[in-house]
Amino acid sequence: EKAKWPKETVDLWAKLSKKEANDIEAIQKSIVHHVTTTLARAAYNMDNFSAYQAVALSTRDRLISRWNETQGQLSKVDPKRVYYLSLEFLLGRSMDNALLNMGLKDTYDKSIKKLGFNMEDVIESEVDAALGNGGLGRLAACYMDSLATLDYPAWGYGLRYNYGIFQQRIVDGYQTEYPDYWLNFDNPWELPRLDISIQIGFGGHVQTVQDEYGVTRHNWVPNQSVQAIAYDVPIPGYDTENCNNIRLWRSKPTRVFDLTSFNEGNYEKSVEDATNAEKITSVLYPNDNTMAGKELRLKQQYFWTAASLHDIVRRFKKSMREWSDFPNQVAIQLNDTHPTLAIVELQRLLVDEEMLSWDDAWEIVTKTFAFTNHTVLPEAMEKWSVPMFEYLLPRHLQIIFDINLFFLQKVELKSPNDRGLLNRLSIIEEAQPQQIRMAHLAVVGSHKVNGVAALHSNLIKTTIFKDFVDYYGEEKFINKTNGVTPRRWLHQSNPQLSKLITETLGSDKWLKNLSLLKGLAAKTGDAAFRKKWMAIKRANKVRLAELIKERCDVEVSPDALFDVQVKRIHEYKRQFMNILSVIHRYRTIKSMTAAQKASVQPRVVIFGGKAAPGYYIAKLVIKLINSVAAVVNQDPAVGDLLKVVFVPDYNVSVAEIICPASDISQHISTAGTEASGTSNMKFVLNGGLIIGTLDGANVEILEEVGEDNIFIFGCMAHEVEDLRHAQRYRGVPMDPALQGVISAIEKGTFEDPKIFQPLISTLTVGKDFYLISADFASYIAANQQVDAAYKKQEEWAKKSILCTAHMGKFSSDRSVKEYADEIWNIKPYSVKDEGYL
Ligand code: GPV
Repeated sequence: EKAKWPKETVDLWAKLSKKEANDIEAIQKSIVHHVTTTLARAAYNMDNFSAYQAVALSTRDRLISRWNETQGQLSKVDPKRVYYLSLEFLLGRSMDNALLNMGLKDTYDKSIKKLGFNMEDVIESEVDAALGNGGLGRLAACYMDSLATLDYPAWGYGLRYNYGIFQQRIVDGYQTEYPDYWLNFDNPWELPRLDISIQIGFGGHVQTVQDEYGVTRHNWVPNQSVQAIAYDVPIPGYDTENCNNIRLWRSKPTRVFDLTSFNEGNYEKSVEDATNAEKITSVLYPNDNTMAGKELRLKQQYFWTAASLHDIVRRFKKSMREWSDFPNQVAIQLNDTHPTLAIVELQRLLVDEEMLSWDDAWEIVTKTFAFTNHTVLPEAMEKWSVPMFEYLLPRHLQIIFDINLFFLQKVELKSPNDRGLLNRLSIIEEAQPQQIRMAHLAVVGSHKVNGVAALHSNLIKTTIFKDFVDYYGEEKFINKTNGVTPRRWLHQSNPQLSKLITETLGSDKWLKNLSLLKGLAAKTGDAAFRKKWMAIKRANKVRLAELIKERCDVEVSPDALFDVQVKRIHEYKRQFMNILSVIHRYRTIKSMTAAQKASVQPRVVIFGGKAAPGYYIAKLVIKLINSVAAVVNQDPAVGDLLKVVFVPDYNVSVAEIICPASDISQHISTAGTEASGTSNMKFVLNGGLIIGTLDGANVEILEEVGEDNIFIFGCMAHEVEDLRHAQRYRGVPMDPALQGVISAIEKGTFEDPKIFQPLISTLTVGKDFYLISADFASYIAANQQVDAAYKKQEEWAKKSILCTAHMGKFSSDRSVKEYADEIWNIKPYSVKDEGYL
């Protein structure tokens, strides 16, 4: 239509659609404009929250301009894009991050100060976007930040849940869950695209027909349908004009209600079905590293993958290219097996709707998808029962059976008559009822499979995917070690340290090239620098101590060693072992003379994290921590030598306070169980040392920082099976120190011991699956080394500096570039600053 406009109209648009000015006056005007119009308020009835809303709306205007410009240029240039499919995007707060990434933080800071508000209070008014459980969802958020920062053409696709991860409160020491209705107020960080609506079908049956060439065609006739509505979340890159997009889908009833009920004239049932449609994107499932197998979850997965693929295919079709060009334009990354149905849906679209041959379609599909595995825990492997699946997705089930048959036929050609092998490789598990193994489907439908740390990527090749490696060869199975964004996890959360680093290195280039941090290593000999470094750590500890006072009503000294374990509560992560060692420490202190106590290193042990609501043992661990805290914290014989706190409702915003404030943090999973871990990287990046097992990315952190700057203990991954065997069949006795701790609990040192019996039972000889007893002695010893090392403060300062200096590898920029070069085959495209119309 633009072509039809007279020149003066075109010029008028060009003049008026110039970007917003970013000087203080323009920003103040835009804030006040939003106060008086969008919010319909005035200066006299403003509080911090309305100031936040106005600043957010003003920030949003600038975000949307960049988003618009980026997306406009990208649709013209039409480069190959990557689509990152993730059921979780754990973004946290957006305002501070958006202002920093766009380079507007200082100007906004000054602008609102003069308008009578304080930036920190305004920032604190924002609620977290908590659309994720833990590491997997936060990794997706870090990757989106890096993709935008590196100018890659990338979109995220996910779900817009009405309820994020539950809020955790501690009542009588127990976790209780409250719904996180985060959309109570308008969410300024999304753009509703009510015009983008896609019909998604469920259920029904499959029609089989012969076409005019005598070819059998399958036609899925669903008997339910819902609408997917798009909500776009702009993701600005740091120090670039590029702004990427996360498209989140929301379910709505279709205007024509459920077809069956409608045809039966059953009005009440129609309304009920409409309500059920909205339920699909109602709630984030609160399970981390476990599979619940709920029908609604399968509906979420199909709703989301079908809407996303429809959108991707529609965008591709606009370019009028050949179908064979699809993998040259589109790369799709599967974040775990949750989006694996996208493989089946694309095959269905190509074969049933676009009429491609099965083989042509399958070649396109397998060149398009790649799959990231995040765990080897058996309880986390996604499986869907065939009957439930058939009821919801009958055509997709046929396609899965065909994919499986053609795959197994090829296996048979290569390894004839090996029925055991076919059974192990099959996408279908022959159980009662049959189960679909989503990880197998993801491997078969992808051209690359990656683990998330070197150890983990090797482990999957020898365990869960061993037979696939034998069949496909090694090249398909690769490693992409996780990373974290230094923008949020240092620059934003630790502004003082960021400033010191920039001053020391002479520029802020390190924020986009994290390897430059190695320049800090030369400063360890500079006593004045060490002093500044440690003063910043102390200031961050003071900030955390305030949070602890507020949330736990416990006073802790910022001069004590701050020892942190924050992450989802899980048996494999062994928070239980940590609190047992705290009890050991408590008993040791209690047995000391005053003279002995004088040489004890004071320690504050800080826990945080959510347990899945149905995970009984994990919830008991929280109760035990709180019971121990209650006794220890008020024991005058201990005083400041030991404090224990459980910080309730651990989330991204709390992590931003905690990560910069740790002296030591705990990453102590049973070797071989934690795929990578990412908080380990955040702590070390902020100059915190870690104590950990040889698991996940700890192994690579050790390689980078060197053994003098990390505390490693415990058994190795390859020893785990032998240790379990010895325990089970040779009855290796419990570690004596651990035995003492258990006796203390059983004697009632911390509340009624009956409460904790189920927890203690997990340590019974032969049943201690996570090897707490086997690792206990070396864990206690490692903690003693920590105490001794911390007492030498000057040496500790050097270690702390070296930790930060050696973290270059763990930037998510490095991870994302590896994915782009080795899996997606995409190139950066930098938005041209010419004013696109
Ligand atoms: I599977 N992860 C997670 O947070 N939730 C899950 O359901 C599954 C994996 C985590 C792993 O446990 C971490 O080790 C890893 O660092 C993270 O995913 C990102 O890869």
